[in-house]
Amino acid sequence: MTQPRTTAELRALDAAHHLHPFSDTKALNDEGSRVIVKAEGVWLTDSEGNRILDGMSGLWCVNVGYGREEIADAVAAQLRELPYYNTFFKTTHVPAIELSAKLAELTPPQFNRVFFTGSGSESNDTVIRLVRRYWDIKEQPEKKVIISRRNAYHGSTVGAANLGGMAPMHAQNVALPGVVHIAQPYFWGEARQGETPEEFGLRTARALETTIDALGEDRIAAFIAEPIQGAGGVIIPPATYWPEIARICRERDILFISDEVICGFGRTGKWFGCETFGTQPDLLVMAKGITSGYLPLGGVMVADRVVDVLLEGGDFNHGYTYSGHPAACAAALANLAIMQREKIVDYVADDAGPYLKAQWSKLAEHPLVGEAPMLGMVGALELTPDKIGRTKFPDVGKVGTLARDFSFRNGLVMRATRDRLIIAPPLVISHGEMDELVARAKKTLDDTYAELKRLG
Ligand code: PXG
Repeated sequence: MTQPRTTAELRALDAAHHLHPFSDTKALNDEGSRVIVKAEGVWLTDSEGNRILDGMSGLWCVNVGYGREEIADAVAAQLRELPYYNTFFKTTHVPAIELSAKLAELTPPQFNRVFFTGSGSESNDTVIRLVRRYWDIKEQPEKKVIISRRNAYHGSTVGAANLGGMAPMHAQNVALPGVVHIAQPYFWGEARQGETPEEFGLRTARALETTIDALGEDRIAAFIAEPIQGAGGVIIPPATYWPEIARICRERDILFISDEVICGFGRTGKWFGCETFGTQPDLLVMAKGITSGYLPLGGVMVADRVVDVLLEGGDFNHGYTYSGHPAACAAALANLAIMQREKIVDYVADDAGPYLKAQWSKLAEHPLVGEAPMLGMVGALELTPDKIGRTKFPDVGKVGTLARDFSFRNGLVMRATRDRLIIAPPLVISHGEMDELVARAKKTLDDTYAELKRLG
């Protein structure tokens, strides 16, 4: 019998052959990557037998938790029946049909049609194609500019990276013309002295209006935004922000794209973030939670008023080999059936969300924490050397990474964006597990604080 590889052997092979996403692979190879071998519920197990509470749902995606036999069975059955067929050239298949109908039922009423992709990035590239096609068919081809926000994350393909507003990504030469970035509604980090959250929310929303005016409405195709910025730091806007954006989008002749790759499928306590914030998108971008990450799948819901135009335009010359992959659609259907049967969205809204928020908010009393916002099953801890003056650490990202590493050692996955710690646990997390999560986060703050004191 062959022996399973040891952790050291696995790390050596990983170091020799694997280029990691968003990583300094050389530094990582020196340190050695953590090898995750299995998972159940909200718990990961690594190759050394450590059990770690997954406060990030993988990468914001495992909404129904790990180890769902029902999804595995549905995928296996589909692979046996029809492992692959495409949806090009006048063909379709049952899982894509069933999932299209299910998504039309679950999304807001203006949405009845979906374009399938394999990921969030492909979905956002699709959005660029759809938006441009829409205005071309309407004989307004000069409407090409898409307005986005600083620190937005819309994916890593060239199109999606351009929509995104991440400075470190733009520093690596991704820029294409046609995307303009405005301010993000990051009250803690960017409000003026004495400004209230309400004033700040209105001011940042109105940047959309002034940018449309400055560039000319006849050049603006669309505005894209995440309901809550995820990778940008879990930026939950002040209450005045989204109503003002909704007004501007209503008054101006532009399309509004809600990137729900993170906020979709229950994360904010409704099926979609646009429902939590009362906006009316024309395009709704999905991925991640659609299958709870069990298989890769993405999609763009297209509102009827946009579909009506597209249908007049003949061929739409765009699509992916895996658009609506049968096994991925089967995974999505099984996942959504679980979410509906177990009333997981209601659990987030009425039970888990308020329960976690009550404890999480108390972490704001810690000397290292500037704010501890949370909505639904997504929250953040802003780390600061000065809570009152709202200042930042001099070497941005260092303290965040230090805390993130302590968190791992304490058996909790949190993610760090700059000096902001983030959680987005599986939506099914129990009360006991939430108590454990908060206790480990608190210990992580204490460890980080002690280490900073030690370093002076
Ligand atoms: N839109 C949003 C809002 C996302 O969060 C994408 C699009 C792209 O999806 P794909 O499936 O192409 O990765 C995302 C992805 C992080 C992190 O470090 C976040 C994402 C992906 C990888 C890392 O927080 N979000």
